[in-house]
Amino acid sequence: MTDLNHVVSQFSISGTQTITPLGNGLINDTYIVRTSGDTPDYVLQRINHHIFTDVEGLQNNIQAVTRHIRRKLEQAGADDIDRRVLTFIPLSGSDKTYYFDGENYWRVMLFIPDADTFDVVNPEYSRFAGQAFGEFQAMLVDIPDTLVESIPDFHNMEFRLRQLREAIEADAAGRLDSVRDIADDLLRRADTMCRAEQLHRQGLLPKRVCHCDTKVNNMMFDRQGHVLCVIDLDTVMPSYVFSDYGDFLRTAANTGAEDDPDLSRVNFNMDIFRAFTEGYLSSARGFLTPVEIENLPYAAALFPYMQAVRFFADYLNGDTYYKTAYPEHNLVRTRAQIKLLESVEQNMPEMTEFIARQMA
Ligand code: GN1
Ligand code: MG
Repeated sequence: MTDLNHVVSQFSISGTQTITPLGNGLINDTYIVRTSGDTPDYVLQRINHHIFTDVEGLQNNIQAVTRHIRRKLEQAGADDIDRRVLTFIPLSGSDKTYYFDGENYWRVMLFIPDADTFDVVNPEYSRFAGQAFGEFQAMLVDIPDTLVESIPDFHNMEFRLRQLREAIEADAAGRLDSVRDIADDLLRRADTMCRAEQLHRQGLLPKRVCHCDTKVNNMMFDRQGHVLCVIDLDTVMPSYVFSDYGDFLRTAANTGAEDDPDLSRVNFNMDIFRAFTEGYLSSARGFLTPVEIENLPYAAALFPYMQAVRFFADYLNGDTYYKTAYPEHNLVRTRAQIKLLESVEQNMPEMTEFIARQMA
């Protein structure tokens, strides 16, 4: 067991009283550090360095992004800036923002008070969220730093399919026989779903700095329901705008849970889609290209698909990547994502029409 107090004491903060778990991320371990008196509280995180192997590069990305956003907010005369962008705490006597204890990597950031995250949002909150992710991307359009891919090929569909094919080939956990129909179902769509990489190779689709993990619960709302800031910045990296647009809808517009065992609950909620898209376009239309806009419905399908491919490959590999709560968890997740994908596919024409009307 790591002594968390010892870890926290490496950072330049004082008055630590309690350290307790926070949130429900699938990758890192997160804690809240309560302090005494009027010292601010903090968030302590153990970075999963098996997944984020380049911790130095990742922290540099995050520092560059938060610095740039902070500068933009200052220029715009925004108030309450410490609640609108994450602030990372350096180690005592150093400007490094992570600590390696010989085994694990840790970082500490300011806790944002009077704010909440949600796993479920209504259309009104989705509109705010769309606008906020659009603004996030818009603020980063002119970031001077070159970011690394903190996970190489993270949202590269061709790469994810290669991983799936390898998992099928290896069948490491001996699970393939009973789920061959799922493998076929996923591979049948492979070519259509690689459109982003195809467009990129043709020079028709740019990479921009994106968040790449816009799950609905990666956004902090104030008590009035307005978006304060975007959190969980590990995956901030160059990608297609589809990443942020698509992954939000994958989580927020799902009427069921990401791992819902009851597929009848899983459907694509068009009210959330419309509200989020309106909000997103209101802040992103200034920089988006026609090809990016045209392909937003594709992005809505791409992310449940990519997530199904990733969950399924992990299932075949014997659950080596995602935290699981029970043996078939990754399979249940896969089925739920495929059901969501089917529901998105049914709504494609209506989505295309809605976006065209927004842009008219
Ligand atoms: C992971 O850490 P968390 O739970 O926000 C994953 C995302 C997946 C998501 C599925 C680095 O995100 O890509 O979409 O689980 N992050 C990483 O719930 O793989
Ligand atoms: Mg998260």
